[in-house]
Amino acid sequence: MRGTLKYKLSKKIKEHRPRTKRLLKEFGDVQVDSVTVSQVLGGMRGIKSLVTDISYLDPEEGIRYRGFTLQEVIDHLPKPKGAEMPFVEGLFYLLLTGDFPNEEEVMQVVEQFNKRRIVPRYVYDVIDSFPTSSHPMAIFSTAILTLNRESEFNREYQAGLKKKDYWEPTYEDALNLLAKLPEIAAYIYNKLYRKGEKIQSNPNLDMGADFANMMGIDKPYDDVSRLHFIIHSDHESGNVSAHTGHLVASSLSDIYLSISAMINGLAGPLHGLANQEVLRWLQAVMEKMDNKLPTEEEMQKFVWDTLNSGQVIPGFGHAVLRKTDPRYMLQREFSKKHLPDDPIFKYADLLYKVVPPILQEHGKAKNPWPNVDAQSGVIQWHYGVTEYDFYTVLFGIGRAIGICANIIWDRALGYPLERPKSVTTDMLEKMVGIKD
Ligand code: HAX
Repeated sequence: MRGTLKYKLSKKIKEHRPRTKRLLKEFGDVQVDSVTVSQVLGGMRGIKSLVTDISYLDPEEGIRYRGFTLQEVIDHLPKPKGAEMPFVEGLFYLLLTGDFPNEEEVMQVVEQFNKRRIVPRYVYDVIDSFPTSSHPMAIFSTAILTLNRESEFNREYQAGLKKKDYWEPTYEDALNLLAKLPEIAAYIYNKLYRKGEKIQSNPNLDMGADFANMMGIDKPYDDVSRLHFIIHSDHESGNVSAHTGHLVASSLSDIYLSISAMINGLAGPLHGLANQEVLRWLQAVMEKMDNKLPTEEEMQKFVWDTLNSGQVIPGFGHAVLRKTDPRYMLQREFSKKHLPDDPIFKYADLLYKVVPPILQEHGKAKNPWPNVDAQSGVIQWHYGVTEYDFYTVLFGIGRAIGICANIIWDRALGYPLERPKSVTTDMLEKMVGIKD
C-alpha cells in the first residue's frame, strides 16, 4: 500500500483532521457570514456555509483546483505519450491529495482504473430496457443508481464500520464507479445513436483515450475527452450538481446513490444541460440562415428575439463568475488551434462578440460573459458527436470525478448530515417589521 494514492491520501487525511477539529472546538462560535432576506429568497446566493479544499471559484478569476489555475493544472499534470492534454487519472490524484503526481504515481492510478472498469451485465440490461426516445441523462443516472448493489461502503457499514474509517470503502466505491463511467456513457451513446454497435474497452489505454476508442472517434478526440473531463470536474461545492452530491452523501448514502442524484441536478437547463441548449439554439439560427454565417447585425437580432420572447441565452451568465469563464477560454483556444474554420465555431465566436453588450443593455444578467457551456458542444459537434442531447452526459463524467473527491474528504473529515433551517414567509415579514 505504501506509495499508492490511497496511502498518500490516508497521510493527508491524518494531517488535516486536527485542523477541522481545532476550528470546531476552539472557534465554533466565530461568525463567518450573515444572511439577508434576498439571500434567503434568492437561492442562498453567496452565503458562505460550505467547506471544500478541492476547488475554489473566484468570481473574477474563475476556478482553481487545489490552488492551481486550469492552465497550471494542464501544464503540470503528466501527459500520455504524444498527447496535448494530461491524464484524467492524474487530475483525480491532484484533487484528492493537492499534489501533482509524477509519471509513476499517475500510472498506478491508471492501472487502478483499468482493473475496475468492467461493467456488470445487469447494468447493460437496465440501459437496454430504456426506450430509445429517453434522454441520455435519465439513462446515465439510472445506470449509476443500478450499481448501488456493488457498494463496499454499504457492506462494511452494515458489518459495523468505525466513523473514522468511512472514507476508505467510499474511496473504493469512488474508484469502482469512476472507472466504469466512460464505458457506461459510450454504451448509452451507441445504443441511442449508433444502432447498439458496442466498441470494446481497451485496458491498455488511459481514460480519455479509451473513451475516444469506445466512441469510435479518432485523434485528437482522446485529447478532447481529457480536456473536457478535466475542466468540468469541479466548481466549488455550492453549484447544483456538487451540492446535491454532497447533500445526498451527507446522509451516508453511498457513492452510487449520491452521484446518480448529482447527475439529475446537472441535467437541468440552467446547469449542465445548457451545453445542449447552446447547440440547439445555434442550430435553429443556422437553419434560419440557410447555414450562412450571419452578419453581426443579424446575430444581434437573433439574440434580441430570444430575450424578447422571455428566454435566456444559453451559455452566458453565471451565478458566481463575473468574467469570461476560463473553461470557455481554454476550449476556445483549443478550437482556434484545431477547428478554426468550423462553421459552428464561427457562429459561437460571433456570439462571444455579440451577446455580452446585449446582455449589458438588457440589464438583467449580473454576468454577461460566456460560461463553459458556450463552447463545449461546438468541439463535440466538430468531431462528429452531433447528438447534442448527449453533451451533458460528458459533463457528468467529468463532474463525477470532483464530486467523488469531495465525498471522500467529507467522510474523512466527518462532516455531518446537512440540515439548514427554514423559516416561513410570515416569520420573514415579522423579522422585517411589516407584520406583527
Ligand atoms: N440570458 C438572459 N437572461 C439572463 C441570462 C442569460 N444568459 N443570465 C441571467 N439572466 C437573467 C436571469 O434569468 C434573471 O432574470 P429574472 O430577474 O427575470 O429572474 C436575471 O438575469 C438575474 O440573474 P443572475 O443573478 O445574473 O443569474 P443567476 O445567478 O440567477 O443564474 C444562470 C445564473 C447561469 C442560471 C443564468 O445566468 C442563466 O440562466 N444562464 C443561461 C443558462 C446557462 O448558460 N447555464 C449554465 C451555467 C453554467 C453552469 O452551471 N454550467 O453547468
